[in-house]
Amino acid sequence: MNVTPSAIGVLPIPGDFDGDGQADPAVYDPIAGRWFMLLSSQSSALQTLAIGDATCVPVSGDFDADQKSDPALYSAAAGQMAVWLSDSGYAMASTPLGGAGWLAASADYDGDGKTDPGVYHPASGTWMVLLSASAYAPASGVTMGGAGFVPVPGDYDGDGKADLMVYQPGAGFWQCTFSAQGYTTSQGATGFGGPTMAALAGGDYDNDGKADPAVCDPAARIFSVMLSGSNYSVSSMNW
Ligand SMILES: [Ca+2]
Ligand SMILES: [Ca+2]
Ligand SMILES: [Ca+2]
Ligand SMILES: [Ca+2]
Repeated sequence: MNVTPSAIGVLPIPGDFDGDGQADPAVYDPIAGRWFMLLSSQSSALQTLAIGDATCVPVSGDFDADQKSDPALYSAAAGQMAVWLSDSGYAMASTPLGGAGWLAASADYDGDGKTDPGVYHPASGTWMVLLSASAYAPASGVTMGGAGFVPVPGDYDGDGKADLMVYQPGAGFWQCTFSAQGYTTSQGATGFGGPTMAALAGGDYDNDGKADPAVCDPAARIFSVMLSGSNYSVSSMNW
């Protein structure tokens, strides 16, 4: 893919944008306000969407549950989440959400197959999600983590609903509040990852139906994952 690099670089975003079961490479260039994707079902032809601006970060998800990922952007500066829906000819739907200091944290929290717009506010440790199965009514109330934490939602207990997971790179600290336990208890672990390691949200690398905590350091070319199906033993890869 030839994408003109901008000053702060493009942001990779995973997804299956054509719904053929294969992941399609995609990146978002905030400076140019352009979304690029290579669709595997169309001989990896380059598709471009002129959307968003430099305040936006790309969000991954299938918001209309048609099995195709939908390009989506979150702007904390604007307090706005926008989605281009694949089953509506990529018509845009947008909603006010969060604001300055909030981080994008969309996932399927109610387990209806549709990604729910969500955000996390590190300073207060607050989660806020708009549940698709409840007409996008705002749900909040769980507080966890704090300054320096990033949201890493995913279905870590395998009940079909995303769990609230946060990661603090400094100490490699993880904390999760589980949907299967009604978000009443949380569990923590430390010493996985570190200051140079970014967390990757929600992937199930051993295919046991539970998301596996994973971190990556692109500069040092290290990827590590704690595999849920192997008692969370750490598996690493260098490239
Ligand atoms: Ca979709
Ligand atoms: Ca949902
Ligand atoms: Ca869950
Ligand atoms: Ca797993």
